Amino acid sequence: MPRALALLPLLLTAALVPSRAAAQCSPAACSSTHAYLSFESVAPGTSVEGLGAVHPDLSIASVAWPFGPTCTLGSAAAIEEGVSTPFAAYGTAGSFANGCLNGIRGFGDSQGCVLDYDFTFAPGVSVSCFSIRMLDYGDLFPFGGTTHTVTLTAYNASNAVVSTDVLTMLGGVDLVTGDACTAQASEPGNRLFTVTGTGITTVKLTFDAFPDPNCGFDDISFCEESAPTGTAKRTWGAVKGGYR
Ligand SMILES: [Ca+2]
Ligand SMILES: [Ca+2]
Repeated sequence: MPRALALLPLLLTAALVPSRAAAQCSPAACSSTHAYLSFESVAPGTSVEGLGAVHPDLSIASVAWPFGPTCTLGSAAAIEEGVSTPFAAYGTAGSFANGCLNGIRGFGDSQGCVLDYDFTFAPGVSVSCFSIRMLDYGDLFPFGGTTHTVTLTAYNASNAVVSTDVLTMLGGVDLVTGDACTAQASEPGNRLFTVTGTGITTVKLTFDAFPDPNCGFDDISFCEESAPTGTAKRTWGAVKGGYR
């Protein structure tokens, strides 16, 4: 089948559900291996941290938030809509746990505390695109402030900044645009962050001093530019373990 025809169903799907276009780093934009993580097959409570936890070539690592109460390092885990174990990372419509993820599963951390996140890749892997969805940001600002900034920054192997995607929300809470279930696409409550460029080896998600601590994450996608080194050492068991 011609490549254009093969892509048609994907394009149609994206056109039909613009608010939930899942993979911002689309397969068509990838010159090499494409990855998309919906988290739908990851049971709630499963740690998402460490190389191979959710994808053989991706490592998610929580980083202490420097401005106030930080959650326990290493505690980021898969969450499910309507399920408050291991935690309701956020509540929608009052106290409904983890509502309006894309599908029913994503990941997050405990309420009331904040974690920054580092995303890195297996040895030898760099990416040309990285994207992640943040949900339910902006309906709670317990630390005050009038400017609320969330930044996704991509670095290359020389630690130079390749690209940034910045969300700035001004003023107080907004219970509509800040809620995962009522936010329109690109509003703070349902915001896809995407960074693109050449030779990205580290991506950092950081919160300023005045964030909404109760938010969740979903829909990680990335384009690998290069294959991992030492693939012969990667056993099937290790790969399979990443999907349990
Ligand atoms: Ca999901
Ligand atoms: Ca929130």
